[in-house]
Amino acid sequence: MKYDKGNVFYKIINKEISSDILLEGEHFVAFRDVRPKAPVHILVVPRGGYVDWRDFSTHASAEEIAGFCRGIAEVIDFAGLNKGGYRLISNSGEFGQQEVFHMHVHILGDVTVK
Ligand code: DGP
Repeated sequence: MKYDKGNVFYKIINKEISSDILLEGEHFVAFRDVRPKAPVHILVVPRGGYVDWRDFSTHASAEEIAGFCRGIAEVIDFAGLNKGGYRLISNSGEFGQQEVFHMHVHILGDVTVK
């Protein structure tokens, strides 16, 4: 599938629509999911246009991949999830029930868990 700039995460990254952005870096933007499935539910997206995890890990530069992965670690610390733990999920395609076709990782956690 070809990347389509009409997707909502492209618009969030480019500030065309508002969202609850928590943290940004050169290679990532992190904001709260509008339909949270856990007490803490944050989405982390790369700035570049990649459809899904495979597209990103195949075509992004080493700098983008490292910056994105380190960004996820920064968000985990920022949200206070390192102690209690968290889940990382990246849905892809029909089986993965992917809704937004800009690669993203869900961070799910609960800061009340010790
Ligand atoms: P999925 O593509 O299946 O990984 O799910 C996409 C997630 O994105 C879903 O949990 C809801 C969230 N989402 C969809 N539209 C928006 C939006 O406009 N703003 C925010 N913050 N989240 C959104």
